[in-house]
Formats: sequence, structure tokens, C-alpha cells
Amino acid sequence: MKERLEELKQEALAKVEQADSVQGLKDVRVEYLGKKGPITEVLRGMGKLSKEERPVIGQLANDVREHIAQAIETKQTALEDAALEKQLEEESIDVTLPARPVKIGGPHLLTSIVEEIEDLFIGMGFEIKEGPEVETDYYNFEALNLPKGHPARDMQDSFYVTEELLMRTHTSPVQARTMGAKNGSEPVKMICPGKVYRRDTDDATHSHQFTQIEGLLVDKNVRMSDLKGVLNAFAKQMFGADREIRLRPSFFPFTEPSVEMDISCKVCGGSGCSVCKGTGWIEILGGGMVHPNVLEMAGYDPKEYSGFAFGMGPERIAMLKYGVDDIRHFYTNDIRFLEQYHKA
Ligand code: 2NL
Repeated sequence: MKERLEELKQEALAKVEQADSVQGLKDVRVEYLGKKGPITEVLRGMGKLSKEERPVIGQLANDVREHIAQAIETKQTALEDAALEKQLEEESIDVTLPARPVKIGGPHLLTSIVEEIEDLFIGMGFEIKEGPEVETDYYNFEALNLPKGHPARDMQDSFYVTEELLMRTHTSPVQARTMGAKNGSEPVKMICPGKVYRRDTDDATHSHQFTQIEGLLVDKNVRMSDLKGVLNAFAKQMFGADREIRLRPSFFPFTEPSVEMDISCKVCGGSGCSVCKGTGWIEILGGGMVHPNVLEMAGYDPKEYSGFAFGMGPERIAMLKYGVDDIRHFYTNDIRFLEQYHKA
């Protein structure tokens, strides 16, 4: 029996040694240490042994069993280590490979233009102010010399939330609010960029939502020539030092007198072409001297204070500067349109 156990041990150890997979090892375990295995069989036959032999063989059988189990465990660890090693080898990352390109976005053309205009006016000492897009009838119309029933309200038909609340039709209410907070005794020098809303049918040049930038300067002794100087500086920085400006008389309910500003056409140099519709001039913005009623409603004494104001549409500015032919390009966000201006 001793020899038989020794033989089984050698046999099992050899098979453990040869096993090249975890499954192979499991098979060896079942074969030798399982309930139907030869060692169990030896132990079962111990009844036939003498009293003296029984503990010796019992001990030996347990040792052999222990030895084989130990060998299986050692081999299993070795196989698992080797498998992990192999996997790590195969999955190793080549850090010298060139990186995948990262798609880098950029600011929207409209954002770039608004920021460019902001920078120009900050350079001339203006502050940037923002305000609510849902406005009261008072700040959107009343405080700007547009009383209820005024015909000019029709041109700015809007989206109403209630009778007294609406989506602002211009950024002027931000200026009315800013002036109102000064107790009629401090100068104001501000621009206000932001979204505005009109009940309009969208087409190549109209949108129910668009952007406006308005400027306002209120102080003692502000004159029309101050407006002209500021707008001239703006036009030359925005469109090129070779551009001329001209002011034409116009009408706005919140300014008196009112003007519209044109810049000389860059395409034809002033001789007339399709871009300027044969006039040599392109309309850029509107402005004027703040109406005395507007100053008064904001708390200023119009005999002591005067001011100029102007308003422009950055979409229009961008369309003229870059030859964009449809205002809807700004809002539909076709990536092919937007990408053209990422280096602009
Ligand atoms: C345009 C013309 C304009 C103003 C805006 C203004 C604001 C206050 C007082 C007086 Cl608080 N005026 N703003 C004045 C004249 C013209 O905008 O064509 N905008 C796109």
C-alpha cells in the first residue's frame, strides 16, 4: 500500500507538472483527490489493515493528498501569473503613437463680433451693462417716449407674457434702468449688448429673435459732434481706417434729432455697386440725441444734462464685414458655416 501511495503521488505530481491550463489542473484534482479517486480508494481499503499499519498508512495517505493539493495550488498560481503576464504583454500601450486629434471648437461668429464691439467701446471708456429679457411695458416703451397707443409701437410688435410684461423689443430698457438708478445726478457711459425679440416673420434679413448693441452717454454738455466722433472711431476700427462715415437725418421716438449712419462702400469705394445698391454708402446703425422726455422720465433735468444714444445689430455688422448673405445662418448653427470663422 505504501508503494501504491508513493506511485500515485509521483504520477499526480507529474501530471500537475505537465498541466498547461487551469482546467487541466482541475482535472488532475478530480482524478486524484476526488471522491472516486485512487487515494480515497486506498483509504477505504484501510479496514483490511492491521492495527499497527492503519495509522501509518492513514498518515501517509493524508500526507500524499496534502502534497498533491499543495502542488496543484502552486501550479495554479504559476499558471494564473503567466496568463496575466501574457495579457499585459498583449495589451501594452505604445505611448510613442501619435495622439488622436482633438476637435477644437471656437466662439460663434456672433459672439466674436459682439465681443469685438464691446472691446472697442471699453477702449473708449464705456461700461458693459445687461438687463432682463422679459421687460415691463414701462421700461420697454413708456420710459422711452413710446406711450400706449404710439404708432411706433406697431413697428416693434412683440411677444407678450401679460398685458404689462413682454419680451423686450430692444436693449434700451437696460439704459432706461441704468439712468433711473443715478438719481439724475451722475453721468452714464454704457453699452448694452443682448438678445431682443420682435413679432417678425423670419427671412434672409429678419428674425423674431436677434441681437442688439446700444450705446448711451449722458453728461453735461454732450453734443451731436460727440456722437459723431465716437461713431467715426467705432466705424474706422471695425471696418478699416479707409472708411468714411456720413450721418443722415432720421426718426426715432427716443432721440431728437435722430440720425442714421452709413459707411462708405468698400466693394466699390463709393462709386456704386450691387452691395451698396448703387449709392456708395451702406447703412450701419441709428442714433441721436436722447429725447428730453426720456431724460426727464429717468430723473435728469434736460436743461442741465444731455446725451447721445445709438443702436446697432451685430448680425448686420457681421453680415457686412464677412459677406454673410442670410441672418438665419447665425441661428441654425450649421457647423460648416461656423467653422469658417474660427480663425477670424
Ligand atoms: C437702430 C437704432 C437706436 C437708440 C437706439 C436709445 C436709448 C435710450 C435713449 C435714446 Cl435709453 N435712444 N437708443 C437711439 C437711436 C437709435 O437704435 O437701428 N438699432 C438697431
